[in-house]
Amino acid sequence: MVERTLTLIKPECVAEKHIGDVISRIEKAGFRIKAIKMLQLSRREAEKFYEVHRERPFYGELTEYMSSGPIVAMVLEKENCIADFRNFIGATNPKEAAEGTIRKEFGKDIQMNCVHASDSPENAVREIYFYFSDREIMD
Ligand code: FUP
Repeated sequence: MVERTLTLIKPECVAEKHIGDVISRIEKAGFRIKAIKMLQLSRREAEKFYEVHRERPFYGELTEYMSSGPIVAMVLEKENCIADFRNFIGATNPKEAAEGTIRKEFGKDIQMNCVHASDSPENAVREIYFYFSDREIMD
């Protein structure tokens, strides 16, 4: 089934000028970019986006980090997109990520791990519409 997922290129990856590297790898792996924008989250927006993690010990640090600089948000499309993209990016902790994955190559630690990716169809829909309206998403 053709699916869509939401990915974010995180602040450290943008700051270190890896936007092009990351997008190039994503496209070469067969994910089609259906929407794209650069933005900076406010702290409140980051808290809202990550509200499922509100009770986790790293919530404060994570939302501070995610609102610390510009990010790039994208909607990607492909067969089995959600699971395939999570496999493609590698494990949450870059130290545990497989060779050849973008988290392994560009991630620094479990928080500065290059990209965010939706983890279920329900979250993908919520996350896509957190960043994009219908008219910003290509058919
Ligand atoms: P993932 O879905 O792979 O991004 O990973 P998780 O849902 O486990 O983590 C959600 C976010 O919290 C990620 F951005 C990584 C971050 N995180 C931390 O900052 N510290 C931790 O100890 C665990 C996760």
